[in-house]
Amino acid sequence: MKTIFYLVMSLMVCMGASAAEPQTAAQELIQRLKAIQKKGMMAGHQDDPMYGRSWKWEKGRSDVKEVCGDYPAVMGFELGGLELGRETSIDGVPFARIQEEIVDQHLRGGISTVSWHPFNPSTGENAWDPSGNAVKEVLKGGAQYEKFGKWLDMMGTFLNSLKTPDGKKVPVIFRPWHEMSGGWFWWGTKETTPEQFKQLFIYTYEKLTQEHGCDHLVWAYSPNTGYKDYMEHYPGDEYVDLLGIDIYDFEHNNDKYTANVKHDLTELTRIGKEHDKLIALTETGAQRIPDPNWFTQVFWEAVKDFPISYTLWWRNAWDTPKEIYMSAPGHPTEPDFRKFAKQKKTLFVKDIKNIK
Ligand code: BMA
Repeated sequence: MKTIFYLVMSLMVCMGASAAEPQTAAQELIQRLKAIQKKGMMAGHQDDPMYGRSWKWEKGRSDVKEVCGDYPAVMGFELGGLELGRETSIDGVPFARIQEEIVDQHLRGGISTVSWHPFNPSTGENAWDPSGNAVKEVLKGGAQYEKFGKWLDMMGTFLNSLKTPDGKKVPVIFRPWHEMSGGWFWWGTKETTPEQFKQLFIYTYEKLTQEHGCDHLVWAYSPNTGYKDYMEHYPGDEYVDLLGIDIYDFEHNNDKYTANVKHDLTELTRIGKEHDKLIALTETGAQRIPDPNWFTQVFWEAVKDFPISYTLWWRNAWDTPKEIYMSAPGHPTEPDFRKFAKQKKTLFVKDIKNIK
């Protein structure tokens, strides 16, 4: 009897151990993100190696690195325009370069996240055209179903091309259909019901994972601050790995920004625990950063007690001067950002590269 008991026990232990072992590149990244989160918050920056406040396309450059000496732990890249077969993104970045930078970031020990602002499949306008019942039209039975299916195929092909020189898939945090709780995108609340949104998310998930075998994507769900109910558009635990939130300060109002961050991250912390998901500030920034001490005194004061995996600052846009969200050489926030980067719990590539 005793022997059987021990046999059963050791079988259970074995099964438990093998279930916890990551089987895919995505599971490996999730495990790594959890380990990193115990050390602190990763700093991220959109299009970091592509262009900055006063330069563009020069290989090896980075506003973050030029201010604090290291690359951001997370780099964000944008795939809008890929679905039309274009060679460059809606922000003018060649997709071939995006592929290269995602691989380089992985090889140096960093992590990448991918956003997608596809054109409106009903009207042909950009992602910010909420008309044409576009989500209804891309779902089964809709007028754009075939076309949109091909767009997802192109996404799948691109994502599967993210490989190291020795052929290993490079995992990325994939964050489609973000800010759905607002009315500005064609997948947003203006003409899309929460039910249709969930179908869109699940369709995207199934197409990429099942048809294209994309087992290297960590799936992020990220409403915008000001949502009615954070979970209103949540497609379900099996389709989501990370809960995010996008919060900006466009009005130069430190108090309002702080209140939003604290409110939303309090909810995310609770929901993240309940659903056993990572949480992150998936987009942020104070436009133009007029407060020279914003990074340590506003941002860090607001987020430091929350268990977030990372924060992604939006781009220092080469094409729209008001879009400065990250410190840069010559910007008044430089000394403060260096101070921010020196905190024990703010993580850059060198801080995470040995955490597996
Ligand atoms: C927005 C702005 C736009 C940009 C888009 C996609 O928030 O930065 O200028 O085209 O993101 O990156």
